[in-house]
Amino acid sequence: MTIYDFPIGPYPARVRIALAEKNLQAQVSFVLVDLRKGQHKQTEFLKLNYSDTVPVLELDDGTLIAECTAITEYLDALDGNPILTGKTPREKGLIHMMNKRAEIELLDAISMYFHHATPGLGPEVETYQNPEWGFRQRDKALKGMGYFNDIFSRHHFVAGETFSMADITVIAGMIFAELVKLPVPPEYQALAAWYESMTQRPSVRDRVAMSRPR
Ligand code: GTS
Repeated sequence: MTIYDFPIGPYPARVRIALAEKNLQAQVSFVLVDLRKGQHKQTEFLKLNYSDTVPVLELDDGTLIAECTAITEYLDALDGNPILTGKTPREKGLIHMMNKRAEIELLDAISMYFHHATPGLGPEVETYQNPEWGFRQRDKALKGMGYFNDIFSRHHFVAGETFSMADITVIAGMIFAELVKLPVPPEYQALAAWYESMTQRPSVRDRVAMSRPR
């Protein structure tokens, strides 16, 4: 399998964490797509993913799977033991709901803030920016942090009793927040403590070490 990604990117982090959780790293080779050079917007890359985003998983038969959720589903199902995406219908339903919520309320909102209200990937790549929209998305992400803080003041995982894809998506949101220097508001101690505990997990620790200043 081949994964096209940008190693320090928060979305690629989702798949890298999933790979580590499933102990699949040795089965994958990575191809760098340099977002800062706009390589994801070039014709060659658009043949891999119409949506001009990384990561993209390419199977050995040439099948292309984009979107972190879809890639995680695929990787998780390979060994018939889907520990990240749910085994029962109830688990699957809850994990997918919370995974999507983590995207909408946190990760995607921070991404919009990054692209619209900060220099983002640089002037060559960010050809349209709407700062007002970006700042609204920043505020949405801060509100989302409050939502997850409330969850973590009562539960150890986002969905159910075990670590799942939904936790990985919140972690990616926190990685992105660090990248854009959007601190967790001090009153959200449960979220900060949860994230700290997640960074002790080997799959997360290795990925976070890539982007944290030493
Ligand atoms: N919905 C997609 C998914 O879940 O895979 C979003 C993927 C995404 O936004 N990836 C970022 C990207 O390609 C990578 S990174 O920001 O985490 O590094 N962004 C490029 C762009 O121009 O938006």
